[in-house]
Amino acid sequence: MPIPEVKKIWMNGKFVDWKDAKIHVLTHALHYGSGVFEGIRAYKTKDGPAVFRLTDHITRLEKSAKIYFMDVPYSVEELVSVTKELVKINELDSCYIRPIVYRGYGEMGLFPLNADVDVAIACWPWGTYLGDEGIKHGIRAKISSYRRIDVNVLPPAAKACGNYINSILAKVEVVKGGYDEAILLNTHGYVTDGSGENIFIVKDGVLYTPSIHAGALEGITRDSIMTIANDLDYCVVEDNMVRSELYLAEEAFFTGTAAEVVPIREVDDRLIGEPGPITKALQAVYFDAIKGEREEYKDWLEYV
Ligand code: PPE
Repeated sequence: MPIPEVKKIWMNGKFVDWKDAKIHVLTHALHYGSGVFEGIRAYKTKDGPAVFRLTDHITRLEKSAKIYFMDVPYSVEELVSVTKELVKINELDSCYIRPIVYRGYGEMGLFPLNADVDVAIACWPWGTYLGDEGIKHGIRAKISSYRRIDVNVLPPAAKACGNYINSILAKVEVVKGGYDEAILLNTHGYVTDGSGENIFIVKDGVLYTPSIHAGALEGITRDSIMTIANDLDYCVVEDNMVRSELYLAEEAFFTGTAAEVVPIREVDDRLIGEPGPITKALQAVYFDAIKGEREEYKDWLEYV
């Protein structure tokens, strides 16, 4: 699907027209994946658009940059403020927001510490990631033959551009096979993440999710769901998970900013079924929280 164009993109301190937000073909990050990014959503609320956990996302962006020795030339507060302004200028009620910090034009080669660090933020309307039906009835997942980047190959803790070429291989493999989403194991054979989501299962009424040490991204939606689950008195355990636990799960779902909370109805052709009661309860609270309809989670919303 083509990206729906909006008015402005913020680049290195300026709001530029959408069509003018261009970079040189010798930009370092284009060749080597040497950038870090975020995915954030803003939602329509009765008090106007609100960005969900904006400060937490920008803080993670700065942490990703730190891993790659990139000094972000703007503070968290500055990036939070321009993100809100960008959503306002583009007159969007709800949208997906993509900040990126990347090695720019000027140097080539694998010692990039003298290359410029550029920063841009774009936003555009983006509907459901895995389809409206997927959110309601669940999606079909398949374990990819590609393993997720290992902690000592490319740190999964950094949301780095280059990491996603691994996700792309997995996603394309399973979509070509007729499935909706890929699940990646780590090099030791434990479950990590979807191509762009964290994963949860329910077993004996308890929620389990792979730990970040297994190679899962420390997802902000994951953290929100863990908080909501605890508040609903469900127990959540971070532990290693093997593929047969997915097959035998009572319930399973993905979480992510783009994906939101998506039930998994099948893994490797083993039926899990329609979304179960715990998945539905968590979805209901999450979808209310992002719209500002839950007093206890008001702090997660940063109004434009
Ligand atoms: N794991 C991976 C590998 C991942 O990429 C994401 C986000 C998550 C887990 C969930 O993290 P969080 O968004 O903080 O809950 N993936 C982003 C990019 C997706 C894309 O297609 O681009 C996203 O959801 O924005």
